[in-house]
Parts: sequence; C-alpha cells; structure tokens
Amino acid sequence: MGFKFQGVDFIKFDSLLNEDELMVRDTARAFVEDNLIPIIEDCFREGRFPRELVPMMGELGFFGANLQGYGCAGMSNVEYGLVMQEFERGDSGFRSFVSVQSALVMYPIYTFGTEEQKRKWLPELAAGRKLGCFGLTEPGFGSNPGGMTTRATRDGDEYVLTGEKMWITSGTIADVAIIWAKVTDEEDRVRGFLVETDRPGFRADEVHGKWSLRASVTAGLALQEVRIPVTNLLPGTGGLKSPLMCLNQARYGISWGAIGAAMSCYDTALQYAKMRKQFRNEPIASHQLIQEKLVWMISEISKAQLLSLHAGRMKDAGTLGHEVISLAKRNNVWMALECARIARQILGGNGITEDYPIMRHMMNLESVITYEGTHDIHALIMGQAITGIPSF
Ligand code: TGC
Ligand code: FAD
Repeated sequence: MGFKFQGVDFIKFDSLLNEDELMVRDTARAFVEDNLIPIIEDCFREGRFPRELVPMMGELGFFGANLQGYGCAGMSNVEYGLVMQEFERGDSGFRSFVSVQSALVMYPIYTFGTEEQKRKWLPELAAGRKLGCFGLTEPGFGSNPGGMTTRATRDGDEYVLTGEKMWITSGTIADVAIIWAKVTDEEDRVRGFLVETDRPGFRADEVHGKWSLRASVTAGLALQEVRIPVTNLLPGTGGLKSPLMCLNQARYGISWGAIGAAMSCYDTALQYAKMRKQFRNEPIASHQLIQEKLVWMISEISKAQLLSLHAGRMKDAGTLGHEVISLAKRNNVWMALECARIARQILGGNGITEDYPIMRHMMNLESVITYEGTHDIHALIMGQAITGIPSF
C-alpha cells in the first residue's frame, strides 16, 4: 500500500537550485525510492538497521559528502542538505545513521585530526567499510554536556578513559567511537578521542524498547579504564566548543532532513485526500477543512525550504552562525512533527497503520525534536543570541 512520492514544490523551489544540486537530489531520491522505501516498514517493525545498504551508499559518496579529499565526494553544503532531505523522507533513523557517520564522526576527524588520523580513518568511513559513533551525552548530562563525568588521564604514552555514555546512535555497530572526555591533567578540559570499539574495557549495549527511530541503532557505552595510545587524541579539540562545532554540522543537516519527513507526510495526505470519498461521494480534498490542513502543511514546508537553503548558502559562504542553525533545526523539526500530526488526521483510521509512512515519521520525529538539542534548548540558544543573556 502507500503512494509513490510525487515530489513537492509549491514555490518553484527547484528554480533556486543549480544543475549539480538537482542531480545530487535526484540521485539520493532514486536511491531512497529503489532501496530504502521497499524495506523501511519491515526494518522499523523489526527494529532492524538496514546495514545491507551501507556499501552502496559508500559507492555513491553519501558519507562525509560535504568534506573534501580522503575519498569524500566534496559536495557543497546545499547538496549535502538535499541528500539529508531525501534520506529523511525515507526515514529519520536512516538519516540519523548518515548524520552521525558524516557530521559527528568524519567531520571531527577531518577538522581536529592529524594527517595520519585522517588518512587512516576517512577513506574507510567514506566507503562505509568502517562505521563510527559519537559519544557526548551521558546518563546524567544530556542538555548540559559540559557537566560530563567521563575522564581521560594520561599514563605515559597512553590515555586511560573511564565513564559512561548514553543514547549513542550506532553504538553497537561502530568500529570507532569519538569519545568526549575531560582530561584530568589539563584542568578537566573537554577533548575528543578516537576509541576503537574492540579495546579491552569498552562495552556497548543496545537500548531496546524504543517506539521511535526503530530502524536506527541506539546504545549505551561503558568505558572501564580503556587504554588508548596518545596518538588517538584529536589534537585540534579543546573545550566544549569542539563537540558543539560537530553538532552545528549535524543540526544543519537535520533542518533539511525534517523537510523530507514533512514532504512524505504532506504528499501522502494530498494523494489520500484526492482519492478518499465521504459524504457527497466526493473526495475529502473537496472539503474546506481538509484543504486548509493541506495549505498549512505546504506553506510551512515552503518556508522551511527557504530557511534551510538560505542557511546552506551561508554555510557555503562561511557566514552561517550557530544561532541561525538553531532557528532552522528548531523550526523545521517542529514543522515536520505538526505536518505528521495533521497528515495523520487526514488519513483517518488508515493513518495509524504501517500501510502509510505517517505514523512512523511522527514517532521518529519525537526523537528528532529531542536530540541534537531539544526544541526548548534551541529556544534558549536563540534567546541568548538576541538578548545577550544566557538563561540555561
Ligand atoms: P557555553 O558556555 O554556552 O559554550 C561553551 C563554548 O562553546 C561555544 N559555543 C559554540 N561553539 C560552536 N558552536 C555552537 N553551537 C556553540 N555553542 C556554544 C561558546 O561560545 C563557548 O566558547 P568559549 O570559547 O567561550 O569556550 O556552554 P554551556 O555549557 O552553557 O552549554 C550551552 C548549550 C546549551 C548551548 C550546549 O551545551 C548545547 O547545545 N546543549 C544541547 C546538547 C546537545 O545538543 N547534544 C547533542 C548530542 S549528539 C546527538 O544528539 C546526536 S543525535 C543523532 C543525529 O544527529 O541524527
Ligand atoms: P534532558 O537534558 O534531561 O532534558 C529533559 C527536558 O528538560 C527537556 O524537555 C529539556 O528541554 C528540558 N531542559 C533541560 N535543561 C533545561 C533548561 N536549562 N531550561 C529549560 N528546560 C530545560 N547523544 C550523543 O551524544 N550521541 C548520539 O549519537 C545520540 N543519539 C541519540 C539518539 C536518540 C534516539 C536519542 C533519543 C538521543 C540521542 N542522543 C545522542 C542524546 C540527545 O542529544 C539527548 O537526548 C538530548 O540532548 C537531551 O538530553 P536528555 O535526553 O538527557 O534530556
């Protein structure tokens, strides 16, 4: 069941994209239609990450796509955003996996790593031969990562890491974890470390019982005196600013991804409303209240597209501030969740089934509105930007 995606473009948004951008978008769209859509409902129901798609994604250049060299595709930030849009039109959990691999694992190695670290890890991660995860959040420190208790202590040519991380996407399938820890002999300065997940003392346990992002792996990590060579320190890191720079990359991608989830809900609701007949044997799309719901969705999707495109153009120009990323992430994820709720109503009882993607998007978006900074934390980040007063 379900409908074939018809494309969503009310404001001639495509006319704002160049040929390369349209080609990248269409390649990602075809990949999702041909490979992800046919299996995603089963994956979600079974709580299974579709790992079989990873090699093809590596071949198509979808990992670390906006990085240059080291086997990466060297896409612009707008092209990268359009890929995220298409992936999340398929499923937020699938997009999460790609966000983590690209923005939270490859980006910090690329930005803070040595030449040797980059040569060792980036081509493998770009090809999908190695997978990574990003450990910032802890059981007691989510919105406030600065409170983290994970510690790294220097011991000769090694660092010894001890602590716990929570809610870590791809935690049990990762070959390498980027672990953020306070370095005891540097006055507890936060720094990033490359931790191979087969090192003694490293454990990852999958989180079960999720009603959201079921096609993505989430795990708790335990590090019990894990020894790594000092060469595994990412030398460019120093202070909480470093992981927050990684979050900027991921949040920017999420702002696009959310548009994809909203497009899927809107397109499904539109096609359903034109087909479903009630009362005068006319489609429910002929009723004013249904039309208003569709209009709300397409209005918000169109505004979100312009916001993310503007952010992407600024990112490509090097002028994108993190407060604008907060605006885009906060607005677009909220918008997508509202679209999922409205679209679900348009489908009536059918809206709650797996025959249509809407309920899955709705449940997924409950995670997306929480991770990478909750909706309210992004309000506080924007509040600080406009008043100059931090209120956390
Ligand atoms: P604060 O004192 O404000 O800031 C510390 C230093 O960082 C600078 N800074 C930033 N730099 C770059 N980008 C940003 N977005 C930045 N925000 C702040 C700041 O200027 C300062 O620099 P300096 O030089 O003075 O040291 O830090 P705070 O402890 O008060 O916290 C501020 C807050 C709330 C904004 C931050 O901690 C926060 O963003 N909290 C939310 C946590 C979060 O988003 N966690 C995400 C974990 S990863 C994840 O969820 C992956 S989900 C999978 C997927 O992506 O799909
Ligand atoms: P809390 O910080 O405890 O917040 C609870 C509530 O309190 C929220 O509503 C919040 O907005 C509110 N609140 C907190 N502080 C304030 C304040 N000062 N003022 C007003 N309200 C406040 N993390 C990683 O490091 N790596 C990952 O790969 C990763 N993947 C994830 C995948 C999933 C599926 C999920 C659900 C989370 C993931 N996270 C990951 C963690 C995610 O970033 C955190 O869940 C998020 O930052 C919120 O932290 P918390 O859950 O501890 O909530």
